[in-house]
Amino acid sequence: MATPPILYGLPHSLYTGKVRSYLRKQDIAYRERPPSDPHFTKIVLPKIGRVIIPVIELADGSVVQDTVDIIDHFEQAGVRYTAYPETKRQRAVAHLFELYSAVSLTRHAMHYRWSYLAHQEQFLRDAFGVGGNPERTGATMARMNSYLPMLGVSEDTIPAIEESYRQLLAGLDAHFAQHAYLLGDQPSIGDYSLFGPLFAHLGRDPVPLAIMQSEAPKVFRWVERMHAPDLDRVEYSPDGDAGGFMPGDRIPETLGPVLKQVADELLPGLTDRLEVLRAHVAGGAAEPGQPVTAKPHQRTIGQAETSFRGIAYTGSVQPYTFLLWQRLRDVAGNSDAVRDLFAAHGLSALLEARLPIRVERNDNIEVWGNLT
Ligand SMILES: N[C@@H](CCC(=O)N[C@@H](CS)C(=O)NCC(=O)O)C(=O)O
Repeated sequence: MATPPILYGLPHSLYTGKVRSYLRKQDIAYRERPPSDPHFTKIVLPKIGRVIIPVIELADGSVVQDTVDIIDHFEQAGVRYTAYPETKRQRAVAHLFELYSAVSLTRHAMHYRWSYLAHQEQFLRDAFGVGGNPERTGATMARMNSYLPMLGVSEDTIPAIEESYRQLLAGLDAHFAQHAYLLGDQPSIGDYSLFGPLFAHLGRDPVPLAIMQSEAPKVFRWVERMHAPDLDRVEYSPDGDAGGFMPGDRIPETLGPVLKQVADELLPGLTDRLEVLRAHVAGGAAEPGQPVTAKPHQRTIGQAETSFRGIAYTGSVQPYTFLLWQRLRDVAGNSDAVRDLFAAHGLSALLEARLPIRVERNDNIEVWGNLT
């Protein structure tokens, strides 16, 4: 029997959740091990060059880090429910949710986990205690907590973040009342990306979970559904049991209010960060072919003065954001259908802005691609 891939990850990890859900839906046999496993420390970590999860180790000993590359690895091998719709509008919307989930919703996820530490400390200590080294537990928790300011979580922005969480829950609840997944009867890369924050933090940590369960039962059910090993759509029409995205490249009308929220929350942060990237590139700091930062664990190239729902904050600028943005734009290409759809939802700037350089991945890190 072939050696199953090993997923190095943890139950409460946002990005592990994204990959685990994908592997389960595709019926891919895998084993999950924590990063405290000695093999991870001795063999895997030196290959990745930094402490990060999830990492997949394949039967031939090669390792893949980054949820995008892990999912794409399995997609290339062929899976039963592809995460990528074939048609342009649906595929662009799937990538829009990929971008929004990583860039915007990590803020909500991290806020609810760490700003309410006193309310959920026992739960978090237990989760972070995997591996059994109490000193390491405290250090990891402190490191995660320290990311709040660069994500834009502060006394000023917290009310806006909480308002945003409730608005998103209401929008998605209305959508999932009609559809099992974002784009029909099977999950897309948008669902897997959204699942990361909505499961590992917001659908699991006691404080945000209670809000989700009491205000958005259909979202809670979608979280459950995303973690199931099948399509788990008992409350919808049995015709959808074979899966499939909506016919005719249709975008469900129920996604309209959510797309508007995505536009309102994503665009200021992205356009302000783009200015920082432009200055970085114009100053000669981005050399094609070279890693985006001096050390693999460094994710940021600077700070941007920006805003979230009209509230000013200073946030970090990560090349990874542009890699996800570029994925969306690569899919949209010159499609009139995508342009019209994005215009109808206030999202045109995502397609019209000029990105000065490409961001690629090489040997499990981001590197600068060609100037554009
Ligand atoms: N872009 C990466 C992000 C992975 C990531 O941020 N993982 C978190 C856990 S959910 C982590 O390992 N963080 C460690 C750290 O930043 O110190 C991916 O998609 O895999």
